[in-house]
Amino acid sequence: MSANHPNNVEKDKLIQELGYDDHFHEHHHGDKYQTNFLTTYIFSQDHKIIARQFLITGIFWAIIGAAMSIIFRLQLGFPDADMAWLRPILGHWITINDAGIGRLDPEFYYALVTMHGTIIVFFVLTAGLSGTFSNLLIPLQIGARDMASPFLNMLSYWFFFMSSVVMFYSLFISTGPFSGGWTAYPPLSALPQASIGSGAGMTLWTVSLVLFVVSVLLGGMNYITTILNLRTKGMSMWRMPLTIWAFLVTAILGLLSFPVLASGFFLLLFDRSLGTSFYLSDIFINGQALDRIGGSPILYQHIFWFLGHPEVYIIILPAMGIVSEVLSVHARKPIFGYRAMVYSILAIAFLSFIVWAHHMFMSGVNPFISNFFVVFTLIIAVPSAVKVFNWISTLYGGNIRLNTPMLFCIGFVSMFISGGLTGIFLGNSAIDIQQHDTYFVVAHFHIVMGVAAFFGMFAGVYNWFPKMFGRFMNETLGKIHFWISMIGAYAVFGPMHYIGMAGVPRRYYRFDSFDAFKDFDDLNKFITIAAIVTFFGQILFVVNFFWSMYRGRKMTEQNPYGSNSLEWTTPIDAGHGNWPEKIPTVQRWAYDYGKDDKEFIQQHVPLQEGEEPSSH
Ligand code: HEM
Ligand SMILES: [Cu+2]
Repeated sequence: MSANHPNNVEKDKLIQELGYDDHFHEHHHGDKYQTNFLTTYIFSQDHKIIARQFLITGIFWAIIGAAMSIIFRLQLGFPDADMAWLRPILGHWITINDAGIGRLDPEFYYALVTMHGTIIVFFVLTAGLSGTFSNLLIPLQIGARDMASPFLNMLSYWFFFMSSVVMFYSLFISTGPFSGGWTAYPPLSALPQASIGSGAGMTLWTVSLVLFVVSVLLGGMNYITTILNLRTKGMSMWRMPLTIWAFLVTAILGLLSFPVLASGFFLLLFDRSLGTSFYLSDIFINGQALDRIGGSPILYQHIFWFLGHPEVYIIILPAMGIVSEVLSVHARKPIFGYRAMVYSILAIAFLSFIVWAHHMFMSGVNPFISNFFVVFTLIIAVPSAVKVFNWISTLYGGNIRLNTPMLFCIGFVSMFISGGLTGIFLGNSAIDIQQHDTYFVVAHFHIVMGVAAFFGMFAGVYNWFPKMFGRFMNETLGKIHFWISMIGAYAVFGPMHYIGMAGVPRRYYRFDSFDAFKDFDDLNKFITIAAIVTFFGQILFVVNFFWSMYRGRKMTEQNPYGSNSLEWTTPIDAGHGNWPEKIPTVQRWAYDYGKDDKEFIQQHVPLQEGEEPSSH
């Protein structure tokens, strides 16, 4: 292209007018996007709209996933209760016996557990959390008009959407959804004849998750490229808010680990439909040896957990980023140990790739190999503890606003400490051999990843709701929601540690034929009731969310919290392109709170005469 090509002339003119090259000119594309309802709201390429799409789809799945857990908790707490009333929803999965009593089919119990895990882990805590906040905050906080590729970004949402449609469909087929657990270990997952759900349900499950991987990769490539290339002038890496660091590292984790999962799933599909034997060997059905030999189900476990462990950090890192940011804003203090926070994120990310076999201590791996995984697993506790220390130090002496986002941040820290501690127990193979596949593990990962990640997400939603919808959520309802969730979470998962240590295994349909577990009937009832109460607490959130979208208190100031980061420099109702005019240039880091007698100094405010750049 020659220098006086019309495009270049226009570009030069723009650079002159605006004093910068902003990579994305609304003047060029703006009207193309804003033409009609379909391109504005459905096939939108605006990252802010895509963020809302991820969030609302995530909320939909959270309701379904949580409702499933209530149904199987009912089974565990009240195995003799009449479930006939669920027939209108669950259809033939509720069997009515001669006495007219309805029972949840054991097959379907496993399907519910499987769907609950899959949906919450992938659709809610991965897509709903990372998809929402990476999309919302990356361009806004680094000062970019949109993602590097708004088109691929849109595709990322639609692949997620297709993936969720396929999964949803599997709920309605006559043989039901997959029922072999969210980890989908073979042979249940590899042999279509293994159980009812191993048939078409499992095929749909795999197809759904392969589509999901595509979505994660499209999203992740965009996040990484955008953060590395589209930062506004002055936004050096060391001036980025911790949210952005967390999203960046999360995306890298996803990019390195999700393809491994996808390839593992392809081998699984081959085993299922082409007669290969990657994961099958020595399988007998009705005394007949299967003719497929040579494979190993342990291979699947290695592949799965090579994603599976980084995946838990793909879920928790964005929540950590959100909490670091929100905690600092509402404590009106700089985040303590900014660089240490970044290095901890990096250390956790690196270590998360070399500990996967701590999920396999019981699968017959060589104990010497186990020792390696024990050591590295326990080393993760060090950067984790650094982060906890820094959050608490940030709170210490702060001018704390105890609003809903802050409450959820504090709740997050509490959950992360509780769940991290039980991780140290499980990380020791000698203890894990006792605890594996008991409710102790269930309690551990629900506290540290389920509840903690949800709390990070809630902190983010309450905090950035005005940025997304121009209105505030109701604080009173928010606080009630927080306290029900906080007390509820410990009431549900606290006792699970106890029954787990007593040896009660996970993934059982009922316990009353085991003398050893009879003593825990009352605890199981208690857990179920606590879960139901907590569930209704979440409904409060959903009501608050949708009500506030239309009726909440209107946002009138651009920067209602007195925040430093750039997202609060855009207009209240920012169009596609975010800043109607020039993107602000960044002069300082994101945490200048309580400096020089000022409550806060936004990132684009120039350094004063003689002012030292903040040390961090
Ligand atoms: C100090 C840090 C941690 C340590 C030492 C640790 C250790 C472990 C170990 C050894 C297991 C395997 C237990 C078994 O199946 O027998 C486990 C399970 C699990 N952990 Fe952690 N963990 C830690 C933190 C976390 C975090 C931060 C998350 C999530 C954000 C997490 C999520 C999970 C999940 C999802 C499982 C169970 C997966 C399943 O079998 O279904 N852990 N943890
Ligand atoms: Cu792990």
